[in-house]
Amino acid sequence: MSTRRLPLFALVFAVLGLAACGGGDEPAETPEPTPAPPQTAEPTPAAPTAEPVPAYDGPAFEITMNPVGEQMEYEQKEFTVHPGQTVRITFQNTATNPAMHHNVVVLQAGANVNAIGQAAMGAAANDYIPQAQMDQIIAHTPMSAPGETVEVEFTAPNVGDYPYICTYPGHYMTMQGTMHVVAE
Ligand SMILES: [Cu+2]
Repeated sequence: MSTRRLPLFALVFAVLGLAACGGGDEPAETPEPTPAPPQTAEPTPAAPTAEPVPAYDGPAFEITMNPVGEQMEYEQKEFTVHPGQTVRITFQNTATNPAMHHNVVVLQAGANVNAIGQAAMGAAANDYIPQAQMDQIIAHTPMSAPGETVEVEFTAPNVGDYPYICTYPGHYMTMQGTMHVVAE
C-alpha cells in the first residue's frame, strides 16, 4: 500500500518543486496570481488633500535652491511653509557637469517616491514628468541644464510632510528633500 503511494507522492512533490523553480526570479511575495500591473494601478493615497486648504493672508514663501556641487543632491533638504501659503521655488542649477540636469518635483504626502522616480526615467519626452503619476505631483519646475535657473509657484497644501525629488534619471534616489507644511 505504502509502496504504491510513495511514487505518487514523490511525483507531486517533484511537480511542486518544478513550479517553484519556474518562478525563481521573483521573490515569493505574491502567491496568488495578480494580473493588475503594479505601477499603473490606481494609486490609493490616504486622501491627504481631502480637506480644503485654508486661506493664508501672509506673504509668499520664497526659497532659492541649488545642487551640492556636481552631486545628485539638493543643498536645501527641507523647508517649512503654512497651509495655503504661496510657495515660490527658484532652482539655480549651479552644476557645470553637462550630465547634471536637475528639477524640483514636489510630491503628495506619502507618495511612492521610488515608483515616480522610476516612471520618470521613461518620460524623457515629457521633461521627465511621468504623466501616469500626475495625481501624486503637486508642482514641478522645468528641467534645468547646468547654468540654468528654473522656478515654480504653487499653493501649499494642508499640514503634512511632502517629499520633493529630482526626476532626472537616477537622481531621485539621493536628490530628495522634504517640504514641511505646519499650522500657523
Ligand atoms: Cu537632478
